[in-house]
This record gives sequence, structure tokens and C-alpha cells, in this order.
Amino acid sequence: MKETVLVTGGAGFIGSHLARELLDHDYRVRILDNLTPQVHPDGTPPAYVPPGAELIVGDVRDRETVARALQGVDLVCHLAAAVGVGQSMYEIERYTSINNLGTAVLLEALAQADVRRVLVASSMSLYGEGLARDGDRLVEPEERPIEQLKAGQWELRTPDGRVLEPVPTPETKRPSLSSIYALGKYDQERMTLIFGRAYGREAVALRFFNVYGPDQALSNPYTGVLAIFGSRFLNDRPPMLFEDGGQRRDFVHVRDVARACRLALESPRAPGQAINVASGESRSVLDVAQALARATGKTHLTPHVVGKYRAGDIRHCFADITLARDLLGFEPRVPFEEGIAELAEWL
Ligand code: UD2
Repeated sequence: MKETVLVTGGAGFIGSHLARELLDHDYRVRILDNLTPQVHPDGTPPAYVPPGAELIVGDVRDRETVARALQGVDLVCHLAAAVGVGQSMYEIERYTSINNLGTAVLLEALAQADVRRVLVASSMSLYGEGLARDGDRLVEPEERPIEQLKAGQWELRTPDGRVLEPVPTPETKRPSLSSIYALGKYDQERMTLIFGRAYGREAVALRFFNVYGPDQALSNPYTGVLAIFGSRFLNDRPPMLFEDGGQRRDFVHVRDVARACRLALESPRAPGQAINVASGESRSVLDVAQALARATGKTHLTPHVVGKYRAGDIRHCFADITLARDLLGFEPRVPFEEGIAELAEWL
């Protein structure tokens, strides 16, 4: 018999891809989404929400709506959240309410429901700076001092000035929470895993890295860098690179993320774990700007290196995906160049 999955935030960028992935694998899908104006300016479900999914429009903080959405549900993917690291510092109440309280309401409702497994979307943002190496010693770098950033020195350094080399970040790295958003994601994953243990439910947290792909909102200024660059290219404007463009991230295609979520619902070894979901490859922001310029035929729009930093930005963070490989059998399938070509086509 088909299992029913509730995807909160299922009308959003990642959620809608997940809904499609689940329908393609013979699950029944119900979406709970408030169609937030941040993502849906005209308040209508976007065209990319798959027609086979049932949509309940409502807020994840509303107990009755959540209880109704959980009826007959076997598995839950909790993706509904306020996104945007910078913005979380200006809207502390809204972010805490949607992300922390929203998860609390959902978990209380789950305590009364017959759901076997719950998956929560967490984020690489809880790591702060990624793991690094100083010679043959691994270090967990501190935030860069403001004086260093003001002086235009972008690289991570030891207190006596040696440059640290970034290395892939595994789940064992200690969290370093420097935004309300990161704190909320950390709370969401801890709450869910604690709930799972206490109530005998299977609980999994997935830490998404920099997700990109078609349907990422171009009009939303808090969206990822590739959507921002894409929208600049569309308007014939060069991408703006903060710092020197040498900051490194792990860009993972949204369909790979959707597949990782499905695997996390199915894998017998996922429960109780917080697992990185990423490509396992690192790329500089300059590299991705150039790749998108080539794919869109906009190479004449030379990236503009602004030489300024964005408050709260980390320098480098990319993932070690050994755990996802081991526990989920996850292997990224969309090569970066292919993903970028598809994004350019979609723009
Ligand atoms: C943040 C969150 C991440 C996720 C993501 C949304 C952290 C550490 N991570 O990641 O969890 O929510 O946002 O996709 O907080 N950049 C430019 N020019 C631009 C825009 C960005 O150079 O016009 C740079 C930016 O300085 C950063 C990189 O691109 O180094 C990636 O920026 P982002 O906003 O896509 O994502 P990031 O890594 O801050």
C-alpha cells in the first residue's frame, strides 16, 4: 500500500521538487504551505507544485490545521521555514516564531498522530566557518575579526597570521551559531531528534548546503547566490562578488536534495542522525559566476569584485558527505556543469 507523506513547505523551492520526487516513487503527497508572500508574491500556488499533490494552505503554527494535515499520514518532511540568514537578524520574532515555534507545534501534534518517521530540514549555517587545516592539524576556525575584514583580509588565519586551508566539513564539527536563522535550524534539528527519542519515533535531520536549481525564487533577495546571479544576468548586469570571490561553498542540485530526502525517509539507518546533504565538491563564488556566465552566454558581463564583505558571511564551508553515502546510500547525480546548463535554460 502507498504511504502518505506530509511535506510542510511543499510549495516552496525544495519542497516542490521533493513532492515530485515522492510522487514519482509512488508515495501519496500532501503539502502544508502558507504560500508566504516572500516566495509567492501573488498568493497563489506556483505552477511547479505537482498536480498530483494535495495542497492544504495554512500555517505550521496553527495547531488545528497541523492536526488536520497529519490525518492518515505515515511520514513527515518538515521543510516549512523562514529562510534568509541576514534577514533573520532584523526579524528575530518572525524567524523564531516560524522556525522554532512552528517545529514545536508540529512535534506536539506528532505526539498525538500515528506517524512513523519525521525528517527536518536543517542547514549548513549551523557550522559557521567550515573545518580547516593548519599544517597537519585540523581546526575549527573562529569568525573572522571585524578589523581583519575592514582591512580587506579575507582568508581565515591563525592568531599569528598563518592562512588556514579549508577542508570538507563533517557532521562532527561543533556548531558555531552566529545568526538567528542558524540558531533556529539548530533548535529545529535538536528538538526533532530529542522528540524522536522520547516518543519512540524515527527522526532524521538533514543539513542542506547551498541548494540551487530551477524554481529558486529570482525575485527574493534572500535567495541563494546562483539565483541572484541568474537574475542579474537576465537584466544584463554583471554579478557582484563580495570579498574577492574566493569564498568556497558546496553547491548541490535541488533534485539531488529531493532524492536525499526520500532516501532519508526510507533508509533503515537514518533515524537519530543529522546528516550533511551536499555535492561533496567545493567551488569558489567566482567559479560559479563564471560557469553561469558561460552557460547563459553572458561572458561579456565580467564579474564585479566589490571588495567588501557581507555582514555575517563565512569564508568557506563545504561538505564531507561520507555519512550520507554510508547511511542513505546517497550519491549526487547532477554534475555541476549540467545543473548550471539547466539553470541557464530555465532562467
Ligand atoms: C546561507 C546559509 C545557508 C542557506 C543559504 C541560502 C550560512 C552560513 N548559510 O548560505 O544555510 O540558507 O544562505 O541559500 O549562513 N555572494 C556574492 N554576491 C552576491 C550574493 C552572495 O558574492 O550577490 C556570496 C556570499 O558572500 C557568500 C556566497 O556568495 O560567500 C554564498 O551566498 P548565499 O547567500 O547563496 O549563501 P550562504 O553561503 O551565505
